[in-house]
Amino acid sequence: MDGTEAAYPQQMNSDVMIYTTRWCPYCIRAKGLLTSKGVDYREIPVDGDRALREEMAGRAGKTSVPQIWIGEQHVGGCDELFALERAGRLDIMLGSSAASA
Ligand SMILES: N[C@@H](CCC(=O)N[C@@H](CS)C(=O)NCC(=O)O)C(=O)O
Repeated sequence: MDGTEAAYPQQMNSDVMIYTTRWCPYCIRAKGLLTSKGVDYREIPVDGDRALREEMAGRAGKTSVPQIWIGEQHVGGCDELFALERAGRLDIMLGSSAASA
């Protein structure tokens, strides 16, 4: 290692999108899990933006943040993301999203 390598051995270019607010602990945890896996994600901050929050709620059917999508698949929030991880299904979803991205 000469210090120029990425922090993660492989940056996974999955099609992950996450609506967040800045101070939400669930958002921070969810992003931390994705980052720990080297997953690139597109973050949409909805702080103070009623239109974006309504867009999120309309798509997700939920008003809480975070709301996460992997490809076309709506995962839900932080709890659902960690549940997928515990079930061993998250990497599979991320992998198939990467394959089609
Ligand atoms: N079980 C949810 C909890 C998320 C949650 O409570 N988020 C708070 C912000 S930290 C929120 O959006 N509250 C407003 C609401 O529920 O509409 C998850 O795991 O994502």
